[in-house]
Amino acid sequence: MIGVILILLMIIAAAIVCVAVLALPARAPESRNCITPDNFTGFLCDDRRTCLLPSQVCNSAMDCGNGEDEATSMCSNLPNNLPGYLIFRCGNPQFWIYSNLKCNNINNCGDCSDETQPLASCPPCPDNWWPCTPVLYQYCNCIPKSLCRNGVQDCVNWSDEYVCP
Ligand SMILES: [Ca+2]
Ligand SMILES: [Ca+2]
Repeated sequence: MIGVILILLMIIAAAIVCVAVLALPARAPESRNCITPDNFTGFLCDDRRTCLLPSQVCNSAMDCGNGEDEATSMCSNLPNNLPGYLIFRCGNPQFWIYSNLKCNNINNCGDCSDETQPLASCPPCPDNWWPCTPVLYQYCNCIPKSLCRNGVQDCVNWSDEYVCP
């Protein structure tokens, strides 16, 4: 008889613990810092699993389940209320970009400060890019190899037409 009562008490205790755990509100993670599948430092959603690219934060699209990536407290007065690791300040401090656009071989700052020293120390051009000083404002140190041998000058020194394999 005592055994049955003990088992019942244990079941009741377990039920109370379950209810208590389930009733806890989903709390925001203490740190929003996370690593995205592409190895960028990103923004952690309340589910503590989804890691957004910096450029998905305050982009007017709800990418976290509860829209916490678009919170007014963070998205007003951009970029000042964003966590610092989500942004990169360009050479001209009036301009900023999302940190995942740094070292992507595209001139997002407009002055290439996101692709060149001293503000950005980026790895050399990837395999499918050709290193040269581009004619096009869109690029900085490399051009896509698809622009090689296309009959158009894309590098200042014409290496895209005469050297690029
Ligand atoms: Ca978003
Ligand atoms: Ca860039």
